[in-house]
Amino acid sequence: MSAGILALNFVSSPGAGKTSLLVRTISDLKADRPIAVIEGDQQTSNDAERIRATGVPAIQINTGKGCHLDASMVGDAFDRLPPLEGGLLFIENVGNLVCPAAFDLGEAHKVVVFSTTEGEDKPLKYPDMFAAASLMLINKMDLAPHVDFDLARTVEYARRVNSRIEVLTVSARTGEGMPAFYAWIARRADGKPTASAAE
Ligand SMILES: Nc1nc2c(ncn2[C@@H]2O[C@H](COP(=O)(O)OP(=O)(O)OP(=O)(O)O)[C@@H](O)[C@H]2O)c(=O)[nH]1
Ligand SMILES: [Mg+2]
Ligand SMILES: [Zn+2]
Repeated sequence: MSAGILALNFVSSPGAGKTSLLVRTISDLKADRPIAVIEGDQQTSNDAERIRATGVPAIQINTGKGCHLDASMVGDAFDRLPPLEGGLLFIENVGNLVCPAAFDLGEAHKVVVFSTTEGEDKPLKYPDMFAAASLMLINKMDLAPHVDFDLARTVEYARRVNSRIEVLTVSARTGEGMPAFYAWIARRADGKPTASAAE
């Protein structure tokens, strides 16, 4: 990936809220820096269309029988995007909590989106993804009371497989918690020391 671009690779099971989080993030941050998105799905351009509706460029990759993005797919898509110097590249991987963990797309960080409706034990059942991620965004916090979501247990399980993983709780629906995610992005985009590095 070119210098001066912060690339983040969003991974999750299908429907955890990757596109919803990207739409809200882009709407809130697009005035500050250039943003572009590479979308991966087996079929359809639905997600790229949702992103383009925010006014930023998006390239859709359809993997067909494939179940993850690889670096050559992302490289080809990146070449079709307008220049992004100093900007943010968001890559939304195929919804799949297993093999996207194993593929380096040139990103600075993997961000695993985990939603409150999935069951607290997913970090133990699918450890590779949580081990590979720098940040876990726990999404759909607005639903937490309805599904008896146990935040402490989820964080404990995630840290069992990755003691360094950072955790933020958010809701793409209500916007709760999003400013802390934007601060996390800004620290990395601006190259400032991270909270964990300062510890
Ligand atoms: N209540 C609630 N619903 C949400 C939230 N975020 C996403 N959703 C809903 O969850 C569903 C899936 O959201 P998407 O953003 O499409 O999820 P995704 O991870 O991009 O899905 P795939 O790309 O298919 O893997 C949609 O019905 C969203 O409206 C949230 O914070 N709260
Ligand atoms: Mg999506
Ligand atoms: Zn795969």
